[in-house]
Amino acid sequence: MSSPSTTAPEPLDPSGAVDLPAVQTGGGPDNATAAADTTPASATPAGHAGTSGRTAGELAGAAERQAAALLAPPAPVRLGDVVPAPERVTPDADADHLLDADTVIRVSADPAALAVGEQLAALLRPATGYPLPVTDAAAPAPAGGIALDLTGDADLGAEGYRLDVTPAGVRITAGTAAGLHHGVQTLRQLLPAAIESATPVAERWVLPGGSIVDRPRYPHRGAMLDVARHFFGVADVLRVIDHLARYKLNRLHLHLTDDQGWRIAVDSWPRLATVGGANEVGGGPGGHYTQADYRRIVAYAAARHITVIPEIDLPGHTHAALTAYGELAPDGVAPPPYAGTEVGFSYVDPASERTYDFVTDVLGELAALTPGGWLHIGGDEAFKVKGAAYTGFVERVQQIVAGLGRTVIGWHQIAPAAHADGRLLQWWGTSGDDPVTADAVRRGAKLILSPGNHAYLDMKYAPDTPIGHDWAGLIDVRRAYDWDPAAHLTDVPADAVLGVEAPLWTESVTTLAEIEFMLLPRLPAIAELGWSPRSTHDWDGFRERLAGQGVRWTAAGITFHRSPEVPWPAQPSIPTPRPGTQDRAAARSAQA
Ligand code: TNX
Repeated sequence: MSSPSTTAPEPLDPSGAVDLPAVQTGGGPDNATAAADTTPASATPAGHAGTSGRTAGELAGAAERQAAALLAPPAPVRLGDVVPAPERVTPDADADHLLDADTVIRVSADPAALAVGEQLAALLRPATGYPLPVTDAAAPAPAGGIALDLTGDADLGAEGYRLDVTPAGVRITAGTAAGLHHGVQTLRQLLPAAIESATPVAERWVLPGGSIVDRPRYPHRGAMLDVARHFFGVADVLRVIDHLARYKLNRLHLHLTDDQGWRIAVDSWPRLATVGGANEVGGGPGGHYTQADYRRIVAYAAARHITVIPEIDLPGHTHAALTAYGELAPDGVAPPPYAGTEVGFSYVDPASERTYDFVTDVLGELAALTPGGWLHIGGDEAFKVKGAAYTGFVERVQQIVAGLGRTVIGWHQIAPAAHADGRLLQWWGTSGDDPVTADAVRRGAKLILSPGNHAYLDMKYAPDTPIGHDWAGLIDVRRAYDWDPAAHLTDVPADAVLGVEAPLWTESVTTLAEIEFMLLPRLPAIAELGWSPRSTHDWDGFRERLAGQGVRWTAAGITFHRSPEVPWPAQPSIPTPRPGTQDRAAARSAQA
């Protein structure tokens, strides 16, 4: 398949940085001392310079540089230019802060906070070339640098943070490490876009002054990747996790099984992966995750405060399992692999006890591999299992999940089944009106909203989009953005909605570049619906802020769709790195 038209990363041309001072060469995190010598200005305040044992001459020099910084041009990014839009933004034009080669990251003495500090340093080192040492302290003060202060304070909630930028330093305050992590994503977006470069760039690393107080509207903000229709390796999944983290999403739903492939190794039923995994749409070789691979994905996500929700789709969408174990097939005979894209023809037999042995073993192993609290049991499009046979099956599987100490999630088709404690339904309809789902909510279910006509990122943007579906309509960026989760479904109260999720089905998506093309720029739209208070909702403001993200994606070598609805700058104003970006590097180092 030909690749969609994208911002194909161009080779880095150092001479191409026409509107920038000379690009530093030979720098990078390991060569930071050399880079430090070329740093234009220091924002280290004189009071702290004294404590570091500087001479009077050095102090005078520092003061001079500080004065120069104050006269310097303002930060290129405005404090509110963040996606998702923060809850409260209070700019202070006189309070910009300049990072420099002496900047230190000081972090509360807590392992999770330290990990956030290390991630911040890893994000900033490649482009700045600064050493950015990370140190811990009981009460971290910015002192000319960046402080990540984990207060344990409940005010900002489970994921909120406060960011203060002053000439003297930058402070992120949060009650939890997740809050610090989200604050770091904001800080990253406030720096010049060249911060995304994988190699050092000569730039004034200035942050706009002022304060942000921010916390999410919804606790559940996710994306789904279908690794069953086409298989994507661990490195691709880690890179998708990076994209989720950037936009403060906190759930990755992995659609691990479907008719075309079974993607997770199950020790008690080994042929599921080795036989059931060796296929995909179009008949390619497919693949599967070993349990070690899967743990690596879970750990990488957890380090970015993202919970993995694994899905085993039942009782339909099970053809791949049947190819591996004929005993599960209703006629007892293993069928050949299926490489097409039809749905609704396969099922495991709800009347057979062997089916429940299979479900118990698979979900048991998956629960043991998955520290997060949720197991997704699918439940969609089981056209051949109807009525009481279907609801009886779902009720039994819900009990199996409860027995594993986990909360069950299913596509909204499971609504007619009896309520199980805490169960979540994932709505993917297109009408906004579903009395059966509304009734399940009255019986206690909560909802995750993935309306097919707004949040399905496998839908085409426009008639000429080279990949994707259109059964739920075309979804341009505005359509992905312009809906309100709280008011979307008739007869469902706002407090029944736990959040939003953007699914990417991959019948026609075959490469990482194609995943990125479909996710960006729509994923940030869904992320903003999940995070930002409704009072910030504004299409014109959103598309302006998205345009700024495009410059960052270009700098990072990330593919995206240049939607005509977004006022992308005509030319990237920064050098474009080679493919193989810092996110990839991060993915590799996480695997090492
Ligand atoms: C419906 S949405 C499906 C998937 C397909 C998708 C394609 C849902 C729960 N089921 O099996 O991949 O449409 O858009």
